[in-house]
Amino acid sequence: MPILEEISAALQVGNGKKVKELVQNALDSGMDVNDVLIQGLIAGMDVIGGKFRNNEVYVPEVLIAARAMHMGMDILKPLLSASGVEPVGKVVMGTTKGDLHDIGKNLVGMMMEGAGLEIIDLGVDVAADKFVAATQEHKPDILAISALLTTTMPGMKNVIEGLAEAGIRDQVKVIVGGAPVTQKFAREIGADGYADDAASAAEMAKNFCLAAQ
Ligand code: B1M
Repeated sequence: MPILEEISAALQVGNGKKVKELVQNALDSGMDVNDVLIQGLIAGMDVIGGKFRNNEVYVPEVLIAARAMHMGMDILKPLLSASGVEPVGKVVMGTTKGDLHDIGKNLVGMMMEGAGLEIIDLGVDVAADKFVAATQEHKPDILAISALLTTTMPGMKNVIEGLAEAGIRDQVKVIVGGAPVTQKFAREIGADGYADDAASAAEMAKNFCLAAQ
């Protein structure tokens, strides 16, 4: 079996140790880090996502697959984040209130670091007032908000309204994303940008920062 398929298969059964070993082997053999991420780790997680939706696997299996995904991402992180230059801007990021999914958010953070941005990660299940307080405290160029559940998407609107109430809406660009989020939704809630994937989110954040300089 080709190594990227092996990574995907090991992730699907939650064998984190094997995932780590295979990811390292793939990199050592000269494979591109993005191929390992997209065709290995994300591909495996997509299969689990489909099975979860069809009730073929349940939360425990998804959790161990997610843990294996994190173990693989730990190896890729230094490569995705290595930029070694002065930060081009600052990003405060987090997942909306009630939402515990963090894999996509972490990927966005890694890609943004790789694009030369400084990241302040508030984690998961972040209430709107916490996003607002962190914006006041850290004065970021970008607020990056992730949501994976249709029920937690409205939390993004609450953050934008909270910024407006605090009188700081025009001081930060808000970028939103996550599987159920769409360009249309982003426009409706008054976000400055929507990105479909982590690489596009990083590019958009960097462009916003460069345009402001
Ligand atoms: Co959850 N879950 N989950 N889950 N889970 C989904 C999201 C779901 C679609 C599964 C399904 O039914 N097919 C479904 C949501 C349905 C809906 O709302 N429409 C769902 C559900 C229902 C639930 C629970 C309610 C299940 C339950 O308990 N009955 C529960 C809710 C918990 C909570 O948050 N309160 C739950 C729990 C969990 C686990 C804890 C078991 C685990 C999370 C572990 C973790 O994150 N540490 C989990 C997982 C892993 C998933 C799936 C299988 C995979 C998500 C993932 O990590 N994908 C997911 C199914 C799916 O998406 N296929 C599912 C890989 C990741 C790289 O992709 O996060 O989409 P993603 O990020 C992408 C883009 O979206 C984008 O970039 C990334 C790629 O480059 N992106 C951004 C993300 N954030 C961005 C921000 C940006 C820009 C782009 O700008 C700021």
